[in-house]
Amino acid sequence: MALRNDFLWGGAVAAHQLEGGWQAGGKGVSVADVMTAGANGVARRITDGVLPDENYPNHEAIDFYHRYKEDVALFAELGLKCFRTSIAWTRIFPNGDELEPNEAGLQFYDDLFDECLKYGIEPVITLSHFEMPYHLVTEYGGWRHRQLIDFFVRFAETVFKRYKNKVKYWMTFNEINNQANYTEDFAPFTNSGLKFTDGEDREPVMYQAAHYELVASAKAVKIGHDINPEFQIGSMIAMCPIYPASMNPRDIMKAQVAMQRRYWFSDVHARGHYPSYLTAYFKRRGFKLDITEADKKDLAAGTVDYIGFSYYMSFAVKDTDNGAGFDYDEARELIRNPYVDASEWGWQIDPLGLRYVMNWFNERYELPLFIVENGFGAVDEIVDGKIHDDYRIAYLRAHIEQMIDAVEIDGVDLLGYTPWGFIDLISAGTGEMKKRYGMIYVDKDNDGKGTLNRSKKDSFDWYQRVIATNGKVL
Ligand code: P53
Repeated sequence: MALRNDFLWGGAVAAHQLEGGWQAGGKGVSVADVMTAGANGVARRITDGVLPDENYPNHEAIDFYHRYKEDVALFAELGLKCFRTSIAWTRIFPNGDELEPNEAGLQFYDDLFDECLKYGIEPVITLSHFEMPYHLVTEYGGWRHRQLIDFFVRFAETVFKRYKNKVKYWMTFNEINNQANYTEDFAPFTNSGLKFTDGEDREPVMYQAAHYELVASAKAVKIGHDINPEFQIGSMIAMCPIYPASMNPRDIMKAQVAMQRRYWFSDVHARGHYPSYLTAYFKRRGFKLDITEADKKDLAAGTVDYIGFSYYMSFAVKDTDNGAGFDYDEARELIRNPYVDASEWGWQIDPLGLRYVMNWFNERYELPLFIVENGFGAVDEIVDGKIHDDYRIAYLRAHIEQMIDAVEIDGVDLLGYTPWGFIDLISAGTGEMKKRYGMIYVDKDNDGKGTLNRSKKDSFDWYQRVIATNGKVL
């Protein structure tokens, strides 16, 4: 078996990380609009609304909102078969709780998708990618509130109907499982608009929010299939496999529990019900969650068509306690893996891990997979007017080799591959421009200075050939 003939070679971005135009066409304030610029090792701050004298890198981003025509022409030159982006929820429902959508926002995506389709580039759309309306945070406490299900479903239904003849591949919530790391502030806020009070027991709040999201996702899948039975609607999971530190059975058990805590989300998406290991955990911890019989029916009726996932790195864990539950604390218990290298940002580079996780998903769900993010964040330097990013090519090549092995040797059904940030954009984690993933360089620095001009890096020509040969020449 080789890659499919219609294999979806593409590139991935998210609206808030490239569009800019944060108030254009009636757009509302999103959670990304109240996050300041951080740096390597310096967390982004979440401010109370948009304040004067703060640097909010997503407000302008790379100004794709105004430059998309030139950019899409470059994507076509690269040879993309698909373009993964998100629809900024706040362009369609600026506050999130309106009854009627904002026409200017809808029109923008009509124009963008038409521009892509003109070149035969298929849009692949994420509904919620770290950019929910900020109003839903201040008025409802984010996804703590059950009403968010209705708001999300209204948004999903609106765009499903509007773009039903332009978009076939959808994903509901980007990296829904990042919030498994609920002890830090970033993921609960970007995933679910959660802010915590001092001393609050965060863990059950996270489970409650995730439950409402999973119900919203399932309802959207059901409605989407009613609107167009051809729709392929997937989950989107951040997959960082967690390896045991050794052959010590305690490490093995610890790693298994760690994987359960991080990946139960995809069990619900794919199987339509909670795994027993998680309901047993809720019971043991005494979590009283609002999970109704009607919710359970909705979950069962809206299972996903494929598993979309991001893959950047692997983790490793060592058992450090003697508890019978082997409960896992993501922020505290991960260890450095001496068998793999790491990027400047400490992300552990592990190409073989990609083949491993493709097998893991395939064994567990027997659904088609879609690698919707993969890539190498690095500092680029211009030498003689060009960026010679052989380090990025090496990363991508090594991962594509493993991806092809998983298809050819292990028989995994894979829909496509969309490397992350193939045009430089604002980093989600740090808000930097400096952490670049692109094959297309964007002239802008961490202080927001630069011409915003686009130019090709060496990786552009390389990826163009990879696509043209359907992965035969790497
Ligand atoms: P940045 C953490 C771990 C894995 C993926 O990330 C993550 C994150 C959050 O930072 O996010 C995904 O920009 C996400 C994208 C993001 C990309 O990976 O922090 O879906 O929005 O930009 C890379 O280097």
